[in-house]
Amino acid sequence: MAMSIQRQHLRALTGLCWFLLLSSLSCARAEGEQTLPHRRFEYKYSFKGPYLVQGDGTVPFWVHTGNAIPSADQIRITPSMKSQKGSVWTKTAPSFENWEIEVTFRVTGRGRIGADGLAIWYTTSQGLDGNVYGAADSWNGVGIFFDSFDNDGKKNNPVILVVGNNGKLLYDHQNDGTTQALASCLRDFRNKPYPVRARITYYKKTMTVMINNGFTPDKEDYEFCAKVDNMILPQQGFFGVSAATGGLADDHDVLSFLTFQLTEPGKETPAPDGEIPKEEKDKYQEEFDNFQQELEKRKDEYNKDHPELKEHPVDDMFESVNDRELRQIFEGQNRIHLEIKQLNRQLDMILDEQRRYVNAVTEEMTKRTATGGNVQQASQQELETLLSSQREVFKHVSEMRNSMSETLRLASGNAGGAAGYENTQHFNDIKEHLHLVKRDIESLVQKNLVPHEKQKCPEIPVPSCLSTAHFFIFVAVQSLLFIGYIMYKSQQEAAAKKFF
Ligand SMILES: [Ca+2]
Ligand SMILES: [Ca+2]
Repeated sequence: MAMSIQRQHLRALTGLCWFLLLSSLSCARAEGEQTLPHRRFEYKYSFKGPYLVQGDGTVPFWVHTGNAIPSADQIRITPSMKSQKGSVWTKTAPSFENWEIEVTFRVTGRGRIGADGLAIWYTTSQGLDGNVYGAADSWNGVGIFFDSFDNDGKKNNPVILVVGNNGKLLYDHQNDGTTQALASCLRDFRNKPYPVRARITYYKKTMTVMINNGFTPDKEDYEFCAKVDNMILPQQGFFGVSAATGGLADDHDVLSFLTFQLTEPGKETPAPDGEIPKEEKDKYQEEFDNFQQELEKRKDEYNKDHPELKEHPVDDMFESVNDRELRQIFEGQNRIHLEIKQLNRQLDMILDEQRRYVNAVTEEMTKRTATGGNVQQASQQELETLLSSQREVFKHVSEMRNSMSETLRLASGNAGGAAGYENTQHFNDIKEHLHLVKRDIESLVQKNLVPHEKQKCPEIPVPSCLSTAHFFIFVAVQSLLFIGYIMYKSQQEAAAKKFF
């Protein structure tokens, strides 16, 4: 009874918490919608597949250095070979007051541990070469580092750090930059089933880093990582990505880098950049035409070389059993992951509630101990007496139940025969037993009541004084037995009448 009330109470509280949480979320969203900045895509500071690279191996509006290899759908900043470094930078430096970048990348390697890491930059000059994840040290601006390798051996890598620099600071490699980080979060970004996404927002002098861990195909599954308030960045800066490997090596691949200019609501949106110069436009158009022609040519060649494919073009459309199993396992894991996330949130709320209960009870207990140790002791003794008497009551009840079941067994065994006298005898026995039990209970109740008159039952959140409840149970059992007896008797009489 007490448990079910507590459970109901808890459920009601959890419901209330959810309601409050949801309403506060919707409030926050409504507030956010009102103040959402205007967002404009800036193609000159962005790249993205599938036609990322031009015929001459360059990326439009970007420069790449070191071991970086641009291809059609990604830029491999470093291949997974020892001591490699590479980077890619915007050709020009925009002067956006507020901006947001979304970088999609993969860090993959065969080892359990990888190195060294990847960095996303906003700096006053292109750090084309250097030893900070493949870019120049003493940068002026900010770097967001995805540090794979644990240089200081504190077992806190992979980690994501935001490190600001005014052009004078030398990066603290030995301590993994922890002495210089403005904010950080522990995230494993290596070897994820889907690309990892970083959304870095610099808005009203606040930098926020959100990470999509690459566990699900959901592109918007971002989680908060780090935030730096009152961050003053140079007015003009180059965007860039760099990476490096060491003794251990990972592939560092950037799939896309999208830049958006943000404008505060109410403020005039800046005029779009002028048209692309005619020369450049013609160059891209020519490039595109060549590409199309090349593609058509290759398609034809391929079809000529593989005439058998025309007859079986759908072979690839069916996945193999292994592929399907893998996909199903993966999807299942994803669902479990999401469920666990949700359960975790709920559990946290319940735990919090429970903690409050425990605190309240502990406080109450301390108060009691402080105010009357003797009274407490007396109550303890009282409680023990009560418990022992209740145990006795239980003993009697079980005895009664045994004798009852014995009787029932006998009664059912004799039901077929004409055993009128024996049945009467059994019922008399039951009656006698019941009288005995009743007497015992009454004496116990008396025993319990005497000290009660002197002192009230202690108000302790343990199942309290159960004797009255038990007494009612006995009364109910007795009544049931009598009803049973009467029914049985009337049946017997009805059976007897049949013979006349
Ligand atoms: Ca490191
Ligand atoms: Ca470390």
